[in-house]
Amino acid sequence: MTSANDLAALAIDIAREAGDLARVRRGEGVAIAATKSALADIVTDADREVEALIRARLSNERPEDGFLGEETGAERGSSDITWVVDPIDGTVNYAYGIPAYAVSIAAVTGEPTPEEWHAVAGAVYNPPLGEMFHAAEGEGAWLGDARLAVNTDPMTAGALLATGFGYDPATHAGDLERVARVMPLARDLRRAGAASLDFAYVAAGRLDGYFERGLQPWDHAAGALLVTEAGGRVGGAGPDGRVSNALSVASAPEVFDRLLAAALGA
Ligand code: LIP
Repeated sequence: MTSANDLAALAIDIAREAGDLARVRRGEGVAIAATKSALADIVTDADREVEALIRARLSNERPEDGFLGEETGAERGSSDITWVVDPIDGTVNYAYGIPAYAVSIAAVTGEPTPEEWHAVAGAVYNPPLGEMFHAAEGEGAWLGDARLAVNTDPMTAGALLATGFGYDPATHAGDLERVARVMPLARDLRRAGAASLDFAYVAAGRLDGYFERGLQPWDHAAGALLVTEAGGRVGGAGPDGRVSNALSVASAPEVFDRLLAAALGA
């Protein structure tokens, strides 16, 4: 049985190689390859090339494991491990040249769905800053060699929160209503454009909390583990209060219940 630390080490190594490729391609100029769920939901040639690199590395080093990637979909493995991958999270930032994007790689056990999986290792790598956030279950969350912890005093002046908006304009009114319900808890709001980095920043204490509707499994698989291993809480509108497409919430413990209730509209 491979240890969580070994899986995290592999995720780190592959995320770094993949992120370095993404950075090189960004410097060469980015081509939009297609749109997906909406006109604003773009995929670049680099997204596809980076996911192909990640998938090839995993297939070579962990051929028995399953795979779930944003660009190439799902493939069951014969082991109990599935790799959940967003090759370039923050694709629109990447296409515009905004240096806030990340390679997100997580290893989960059990059924490969957010409602049932158990995350055991993850890496979120931001190439422009060279910041490697990583975690192994029970081993804490880290930025490089520095141990991470969520903020312990997030509410004195109000919480510094982050959120995001979906690609479909028809969802924006509801998202703005959610922001209006949450703002009484906040000192201010950030919208960085890459969910995996929002989770990582909660784990690092750079944010007190994050909430968003519409996240895909690969957006939160690694980041949610970073937050829980840094002493934070994650949840949402899924079964048993789990993170889900309908709503994802991550925060310092002191903020969580109030943030979840406001975000849900409870
Ligand atoms: C993005 C998320 C972001 C969200 C965007 C999009 P992508 O993922 O990271 O938080 O607001 O709508 O889902 O599409 O760049 O992998």
